[in-house]
Amino acid sequence: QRIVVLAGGIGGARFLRGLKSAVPDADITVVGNTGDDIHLFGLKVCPDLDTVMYTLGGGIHEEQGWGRAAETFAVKEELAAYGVGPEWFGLGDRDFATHIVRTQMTAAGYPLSAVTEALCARWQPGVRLLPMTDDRVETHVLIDDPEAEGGRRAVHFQEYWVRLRASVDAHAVVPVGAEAAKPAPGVLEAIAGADVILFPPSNPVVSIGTILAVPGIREAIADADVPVVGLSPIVGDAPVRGMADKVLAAVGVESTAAAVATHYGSGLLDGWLIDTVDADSVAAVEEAGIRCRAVPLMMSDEEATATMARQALELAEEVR
Ligand code: GDP
Ligand code: FO1
Ligand code: CA
Repeated sequence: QRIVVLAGGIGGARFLRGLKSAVPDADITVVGNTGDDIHLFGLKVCPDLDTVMYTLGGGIHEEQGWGRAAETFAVKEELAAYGVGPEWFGLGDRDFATHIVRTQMTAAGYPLSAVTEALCARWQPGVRLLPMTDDRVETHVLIDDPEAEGGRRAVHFQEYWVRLRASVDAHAVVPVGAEAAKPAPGVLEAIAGADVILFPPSNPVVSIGTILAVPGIREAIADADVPVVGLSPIVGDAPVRGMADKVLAAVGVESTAAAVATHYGSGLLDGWLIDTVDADSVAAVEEAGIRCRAVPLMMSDEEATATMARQALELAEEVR
């Protein structure tokens, strides 16, 4: 069974771990979000690709969900002693090595897809991990700034998320560079050859929305004659983790499991899983032409997550 999964960071990675344990023999291709990528200290950092790679490869900081286990921060402290920041982004010593290898290979002319493959040769994530694109895409967020011309200013997504903790309103979320980006080698081929396409409970705007913004990807999914099934990251009208509600508001979507489904639309989604606490919304989603089931959607451990993955695949068979 060939499965394609569009993934952000933590939500995508944890779901993938459950999917792998539910269907160990499946051939899984992950199309990863690179809109969160940031250049720091001359290094290219790819948080979402790394979160998937470390989580599936056994190197993740489990409680935090991002970064390396048993991490230390000597380099960051030394940089700070020189007055070199940003101090708000926690790059650890072990993690730094990944960014050094990535940056060195990039400078030598390798595209991000080849670099990611090389990094995965160490981590053996057990899936084919592809960046959505080899081109540079950077998600920026438009926020209020009384000092700025027009009263607004765009900040890098990481600055909005990590430094500002999404505590101010987002007026717009812009995947800068997406319109000119091409899907990375293998992405469209994987989608066209898939038996099923899954949207894990990743952020609908800054993770899956950014991947879909790369010209050709959304079209390929809509054209693929196979079931497309998603799982809601919104449970009980709030994100399970993080501040997805803030970026959903920026695109005019309510923070409900049903609103996210209709935001993707029946042109893209065939099936949608929502949590049992949102069972009242099944009818509304089905009225939008998307088959919907209410099941427990908390990824509390690998077994609960594997059950979610099995239910997504069962729903795919129902709509096939
Ligand atoms: P990020 O890039 O690290 O922000 O990760 P993703 O975009 O892949 O996933 C983030 C989303 O995962 C958030 O909007 C959360 O609400 C969602 N999420 C995290 N844990 C769970 C869970 O246990 N169940 C569900 N349904 N969603 C979750
Ligand atoms: N998230 C934080 O909240 N604070 C950090 O200092 C931080 C550092 C960091 C370093 C490497 C990496 O791969 C991820 C990191 N993250 C950090 C997580 C991440 O950037 C965001 O949570 C996601 O991109 C949000 O989608
Ligand atoms: Ca992310």
